[in-house]
Amino acid sequence: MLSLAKGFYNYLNQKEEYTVLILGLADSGKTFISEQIKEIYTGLPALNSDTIQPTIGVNIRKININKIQLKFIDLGGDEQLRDIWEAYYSPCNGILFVVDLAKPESINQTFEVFKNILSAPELSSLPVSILGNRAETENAFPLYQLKENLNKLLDIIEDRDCRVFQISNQLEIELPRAISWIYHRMLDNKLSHPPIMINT
Ligand SMILES: Nc1nc2c(ncn2[C@@H]2O[C@H](COP(=O)(O)OP(=O)(O)OP(=O)(O)O)[C@@H](O)[C@H]2O)c(=O)[nH]1
Ligand SMILES: [Mg+2]
Repeated sequence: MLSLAKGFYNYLNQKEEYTVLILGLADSGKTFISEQIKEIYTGLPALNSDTIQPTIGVNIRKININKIQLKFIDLGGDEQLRDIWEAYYSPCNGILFVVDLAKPESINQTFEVFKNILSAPELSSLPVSILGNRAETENAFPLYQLKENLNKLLDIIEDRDCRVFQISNQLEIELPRAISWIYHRMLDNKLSHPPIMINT
């Protein structure tokens, strides 16, 4: 009887946690975006963009939406640091992939990295939200070309959910849209990629 009551108590005091990796090349704006997520969903002020330093290890950010916890893991994108990404691939429920639209010259490298992510078995069939960052920059890589590049990857993307969002300081609504989109896709995939249960 006692263990039944304890089980019920634990059930009431647990919630689902979904893990989202924030990946992309160095300097693409992963930590900047993670800071924006913090401000939007927790009300705590984002770090001033001038004070954000390149990520050497990992930044963890937790937010709650409708009693569900999202844990964002922001990893350093420097080439030498990308080897540690794999250590965070499992358990994972979704991916935010950040593309720096202000650096058209790095688009090919960006797509090489993206293809590696898509081919990782641990990440197969996970939803990917592609965030085209710094969209407001003059001469930014056009979104339609980004989508054209993605169309060439359809054989690797297969039937996974994948959607592009344009992030810019003039379109504040897009980041919450991207988060809401991945949140719902992760809930849709709950059976194949379950969340972990954490104590509240
Ligand atoms: N104003 C503005 N600054 C940005 C934006 N995106 C990134 N930055 C700044 O550009 C610099 C690099 O961005 P980070 O967020 O550190 O890039 P990162 O992808 O986390 O880089 P690594 O940690 O090295 O992989 C930081 O100083 C950011 O504050 C943006 O959209 N607007
Ligand atoms: Mg960073």
